[in-house]
Amino acid sequence: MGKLAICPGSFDPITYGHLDIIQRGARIFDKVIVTVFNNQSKNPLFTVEERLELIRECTKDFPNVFVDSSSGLLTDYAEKKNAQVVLRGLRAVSDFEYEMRITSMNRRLNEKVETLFMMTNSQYSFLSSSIVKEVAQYGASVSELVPEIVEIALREKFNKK
Ligand code: COD
Repeated sequence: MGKLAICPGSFDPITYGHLDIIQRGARIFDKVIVTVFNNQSKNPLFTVEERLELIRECTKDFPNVFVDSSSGLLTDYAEKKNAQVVLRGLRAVSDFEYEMRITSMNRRLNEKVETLFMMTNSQYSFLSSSIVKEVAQYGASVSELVPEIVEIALREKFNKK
């Protein structure tokens, strides 16, 4: 059995920052599952199905990357999938405390699941789904931040509103 990593997140929507971590993870692990967690408290712009579709489209050229969703606990999900590793990206110091909190809670819930962090590519240090939504909402271009199909999906969302 090969090494499997779960790449969990909200991906609302997927950005080049996420894709960078996914792509680099896919070079290290035999298989990477990108899992959309349905975190309603974040008041998502895209439905889970829409987010999955965008991720599928953006990762279609990576043969060992798979896409899934879950509404449960990350540690339960990782155990069910038999995954040894949860892969997360770290951008700036501001991510650190949040990530520490999640990681220590996850360790309490299941100590067999290890969390690994990858430093962001410096060109994406300040890129987040929230920033992308903020900018796209006002009609500005986000073409350097997200793949074209995500930009189109954002435009459709905001035009409908
Ligand atoms: N560069 C590098 N990495 C990036 C970038 C960037 N520009 N942008 C985002 N990332 C990384 C993030 O650091 C993260 O690792 C991943 O990409 C996904 O990002 P987000 O923002 O979509 O993910 P989050 O933080 O919203 O994900 C939250 C979880 C899904 C992990 C969390 O809600 C969760 O675990 N939910 C399940 C319920 C649970 O188990 N709760 C208990 C844990 S406290």
